[in-house]
Amino acid sequence: AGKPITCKAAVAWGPPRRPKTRNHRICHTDAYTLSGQDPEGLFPVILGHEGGGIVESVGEGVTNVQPGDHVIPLYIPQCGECKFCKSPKTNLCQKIRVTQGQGVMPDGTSRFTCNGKKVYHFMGCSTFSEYTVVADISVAKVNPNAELDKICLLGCGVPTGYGAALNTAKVEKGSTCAVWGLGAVGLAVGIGCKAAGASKIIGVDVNPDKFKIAKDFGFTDFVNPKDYEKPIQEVLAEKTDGGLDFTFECVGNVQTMRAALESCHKGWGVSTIVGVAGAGQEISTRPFQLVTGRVWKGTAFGGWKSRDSVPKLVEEYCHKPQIMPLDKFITHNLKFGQINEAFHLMHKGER
Ligand code: NAD
Ligand code: DAO
Ligand code: ZN
Ligand code: ZN
Repeated sequence: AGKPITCKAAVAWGPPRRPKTRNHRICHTDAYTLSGQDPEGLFPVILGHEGGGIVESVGEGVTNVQPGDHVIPLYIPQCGECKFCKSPKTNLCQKIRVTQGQGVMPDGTSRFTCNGKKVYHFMGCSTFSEYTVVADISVAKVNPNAELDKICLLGCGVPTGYGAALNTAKVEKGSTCAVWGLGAVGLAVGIGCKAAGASKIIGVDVNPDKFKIAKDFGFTDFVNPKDYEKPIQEVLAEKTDGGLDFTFECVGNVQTMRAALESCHKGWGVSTIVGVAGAGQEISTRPFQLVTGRVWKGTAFGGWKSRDSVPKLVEEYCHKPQIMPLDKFITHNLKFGQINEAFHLMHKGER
């Protein structure tokens, strides 16, 4: 502790350039920041917010982890003391929100340099590096017997979708559900709806290649909006006797957010926004949609209080892989130096 470590990291020097990255997964949010659209996007930066690692050393006063512990970095920390952490209604710990948004540690400093230049932290994680430095409240200590190259997936997309269904929407047994966007997040909503006992889980995607794989994640029916002339809301209302009990938007597109809300059943349908839209974009619908009983919600990291929940999700994967089938989400395993290739594969939709 306290001494600099020289290691390999993928430094993103600015939006037009691609970065070159132990167990990291790329989430589309990293691509979003790289595109320069993220309001918190500072450069140069070490991106990456989904990973797994082993504690090398700890700073003074750190008691929750020790060298050798297996950990998953958390972009939503859990201090346990702030008003948000004390409320059972939210997982949005605010203890280090300001400095995390500024790309620095809670003491206001960056712990990365490259060629003598200061390099910013990203989402309190910066996992595209062999070594990183994070706040003590930004790591979950997990079962050391769980494979880090699998459980790193529990750092973002999988808990987000799974929790969107279980924690945010609170999907009910026998209910009907529809999910827009069958990427990792949408597929994870599928496993959540299935775990909750939904009777019908409709996948909605403009890329029909996604339908085959989605069957393996609990989806029972599929709709490609491109196959219809009329709005998808009407198509789904006809297929479901007036609309869905629960819908989820996992694309990040304000038009599909509207379609998901309006595809809900009058009187009780709940629509949850999971996708992150571009900076400055706005959603709209007719207020009558809400007056007549549809509910619009949103979720960050599936509502999970991170340090309490991630270790439990790791145990769920270890002991009930039929419910938490992490292995099925893995399509490619690449080496650290192949991060650019990983971005290309992601953009090609090969997941
Ligand atoms: P992804 O790109 O892998 O998947 C998106 C899917 O949407 C693709 O299959 C694509 O074909 C489909 N799609 C695109 N346009 C569509 C349309 N008009 N109608 C229907 N389907 C369409 O993305 P992902 O990694 O699964 O992430 C999904 C979203 O969730 C992103 O916006 C991401 O930023 C967001 N996200 C949110 C949180 C959170 O905490 N709220 C966490 C992680 C990711
Ligand atoms: O507390 O205000 C806050 C911000 C918490 C971060 C929420 C991020 C949700 C979306 C993340 C996208 C994928 C990592
Ligand atoms: Zn992510
Ligand atoms: Zn807190």
